[in-house]
Order: sequence, then C-alpha cells, then structure tokens
Amino acid sequence: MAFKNNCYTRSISTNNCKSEMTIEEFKQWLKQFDHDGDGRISKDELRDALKSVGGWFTTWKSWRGVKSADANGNGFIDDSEMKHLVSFAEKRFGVKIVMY
Ligand SMILES: [Ca+2]
Repeated sequence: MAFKNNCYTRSISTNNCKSEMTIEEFKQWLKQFDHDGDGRISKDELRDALKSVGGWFTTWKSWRGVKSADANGNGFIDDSEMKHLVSFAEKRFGVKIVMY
C-alpha cells in the first residue's frame, strides 16, 4: 500500500511533511487519544490516533499496533510499552521518532 505523499502527518506537524518527534513528544501526542484517562492506550484509542493521521484499515492497524507493542499481553499499551510502538509509528504514522 502506498500513500500519495508524505504529508498525511500534518495533524502532527503542520509545517514539515517529514515530522520528527522524540519518544516523549510521541507519548504526549498519544495521550490526547487516551479518552478514559487511564494512562494506557487501548485498541480503540490507538484507532482514533490512526484516524487522526488518515489512512485505511485503522481497525486492523490498531490491532496490529497493540499486538506488537503489548509486552505483557493485557490488551493495552501502557507508558513503558509505548517505546515498542516506535517502529510501528514510523511506518503507520509517518513520523520519525528520535531518541535523546
Ligand atoms: Ca486509555
């Protein structure tokens, strides 16, 4: 599957198609979608994050994202597991996560 351009991340960064963010900024961004405020990202919440950047198959992708990041298998991505989302985010959200 190919995107037409790299600018579908404009909700993350309005002035740069190739957005870079730190893992902390990424966590902060994800927290916007933590609708029930429990500090963990569920499949539904990850799906909303995917919807916000656009694209297709958000339900399937969110399932894949949680499955790949959820180290302890409880179905949620907690704060310590969000780092596992980095490679997923680089592919699916079109962001470059930089480590400092
Ligand atoms: Ca939550």
